[in-house]
Amino acid sequence: MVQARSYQFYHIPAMGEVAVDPAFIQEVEHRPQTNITEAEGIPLIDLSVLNSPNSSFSDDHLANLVSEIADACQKWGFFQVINHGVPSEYREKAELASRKFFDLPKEQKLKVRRDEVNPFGYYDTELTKNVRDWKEVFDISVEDPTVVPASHEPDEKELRVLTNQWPQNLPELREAFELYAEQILKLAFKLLELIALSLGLPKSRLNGFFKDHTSRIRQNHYPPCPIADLALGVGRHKDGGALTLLAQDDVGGLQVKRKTDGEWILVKPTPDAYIINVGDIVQVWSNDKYESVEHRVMVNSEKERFSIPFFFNPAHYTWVEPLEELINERNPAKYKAYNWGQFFLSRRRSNFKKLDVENLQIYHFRIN
Ligand SMILES: O=C(O)CCC(=O)C(=O)O
Repeated sequence: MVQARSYQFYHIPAMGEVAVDPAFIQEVEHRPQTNITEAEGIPLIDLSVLNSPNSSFSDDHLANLVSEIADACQKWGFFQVINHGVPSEYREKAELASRKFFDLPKEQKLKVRRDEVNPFGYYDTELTKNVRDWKEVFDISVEDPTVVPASHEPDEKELRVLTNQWPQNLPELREAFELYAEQILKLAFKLLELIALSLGLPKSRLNGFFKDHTSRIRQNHYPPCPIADLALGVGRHKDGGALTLLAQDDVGGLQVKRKTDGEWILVKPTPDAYIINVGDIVQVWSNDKYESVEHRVMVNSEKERFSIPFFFNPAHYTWVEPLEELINERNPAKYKAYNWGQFFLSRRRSNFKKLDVENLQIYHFRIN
């Protein structure tokens, strides 16, 4: 049973005092609407064809699945998967351990706080596009230790080894997430292969980029928010990596910007499903065939919400550019190559503290 907590995001105001830190307040045009449409249109894709050992499924079934994936990636950039092969007990243990972590006293959570150098750990003052998010997070690297460039500077030659930080008094958190990571990673590779096939490429064409992958699992906790009409749990953003696999609870709050009309659509929770979205790297690899779509998280004035995204990211030394098989004279490369490790660090830096500049986006690498 989760107990009521004091969130320290706000305090009881004295007369005339502002109750909530204005850093949370979104510009008028980015505030969440309350009369939101639920996303009937987000495709729900059944992956059972991949998971039956003595498959009675034919090549036709696989071809149908690949074409569903292609359709979803092109029309939405988002879809949900069911019968995905991740055993529910691994997800449940991770979800429970995560709730226990966020339930710890603040001073214990702060012992594993991230800092400017190590982006893994607990953090409760994250920003998206320079506005503070109404959430607390705990980030872990799936490969531990993991190697990244020493800084986000383009001419950086040094490397840095990063390690996870685990709370000493909650050993089940580490155990649950290490086991969960193995399972979700298998699903990520299956999806990667389906995406390769859907682009007309050999199944394993993209796997090599993930040999020394820098994937990350995030735990999100969105406490109830007294200004749910003014703030967001996560401000609008696109994911910088290759794919995101999100486990959300039954509260709901994720909104996706529908490609056809730019409307914000609420993704209705489906029990035990994963919400998948293509990130910027797939957009660049596919030379804009599959676009990374903007999304954000609404908060709730009464209910807290938890979610666990898995960000599937390649090795830090990957140079991301349109795949040569997908470009030609009629469809020339739309992006110049950029280094994933530096892109990743630059984005994590802009989540850590307010910067005077816009955070790095793939359109900065667009060829006009
Ligand atoms: O909590 C969610 O539904 C989505 C979270 C998200 O977009 C993020 O953590 O980047």
